[in-house]
Amino acid sequence: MFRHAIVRPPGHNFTQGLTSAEMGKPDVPLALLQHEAYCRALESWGLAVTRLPADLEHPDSTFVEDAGVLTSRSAILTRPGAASRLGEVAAIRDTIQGFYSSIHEIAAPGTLDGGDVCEARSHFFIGISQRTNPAGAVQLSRWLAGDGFTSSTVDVRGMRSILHLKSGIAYLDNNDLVVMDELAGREEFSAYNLIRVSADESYACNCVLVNDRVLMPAGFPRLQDNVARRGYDPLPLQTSEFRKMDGGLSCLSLRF
Ligand code: CIR
Repeated sequence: MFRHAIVRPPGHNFTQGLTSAEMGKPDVPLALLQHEAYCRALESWGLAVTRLPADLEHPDSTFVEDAGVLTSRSAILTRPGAASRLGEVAAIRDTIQGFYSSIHEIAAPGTLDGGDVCEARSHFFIGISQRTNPAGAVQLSRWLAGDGFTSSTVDVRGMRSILHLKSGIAYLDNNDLVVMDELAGREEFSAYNLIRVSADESYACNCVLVNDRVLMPAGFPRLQDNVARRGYDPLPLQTSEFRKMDGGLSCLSLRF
C-alpha cells in the first residue's frame, strides 16, 4: 500500500522540456488541470500528497519519478541521463530526506532515470536505455541487493519506440505484467502473466497500480477492458499534454 506521493506541477516553461514526440507543444494551463486531477485521484485514495512548487530551472521537473527510486526500505537519488535534468535531484533531495533515513545516490559515471526502474514485488527490472547506463544499473542493483531485493536489467537501447523501460511495461499485482507487444517476447518476462498491449495502444503501458486502482491514460479502451477483466479497477485520466513531452502517468509522482 502506498501512503505518500510527491508531485511537482509543470511550470510555465514546460514547453521547453525535452521531447521526441512530435505532437506539438503542450498547452500549459491544460497540463495544470490534468496534473491537478491526477493529484486529486491520489488524494481520494488516501495518499498524502506532497506538492512541490514548480521548478522553472528544470522544465522537465514535473516528471519527478526520474529523480528518485523509493522503496519500502530506502531511497536512491538518481543521476538523470539528460544533462538538463541533472539539477532536479538537488531540488528534491530535502523532500526525500524528510521521509527516509536511509538514502543512497547514483554517482558518476553512472546515470539512471527512475522511469527505467520497474518494481515487481521484491524484484526490480532496470532498463538500460538512452538515459540509464550499465554503470548506473549496477550501482542501483547493489543498493537494492543490500536491502534484500533482487534485480535484473532489460536492454531497451535498440528500441526507438520508448524512452524508458516503464514506457513499455508496468507491473500490477498477482504476477500480472502489462507489456507492449514489442517487449512481450523477452525472456526476462517469461515468468509473468502478460497483459499484452498492441502498438496502437502502447502509450497506455505506462499505467500504475495505486492501492486498489489502476491509473491509466484515457483513450485506450482495449487495455482498459483487459485490465478490468483481470479484476482490477481502472481509472482513466487525461494525460494528453504530458504525452506531448514523452511523459506518462507514472512519471508524475513518486509513490511510497
Ligand atoms: C524527458 O525527456 O526526460 C521528459 N520530457 C519526459 C520524461 C518522462 N519520464 C518518464 O517516463 N519516467
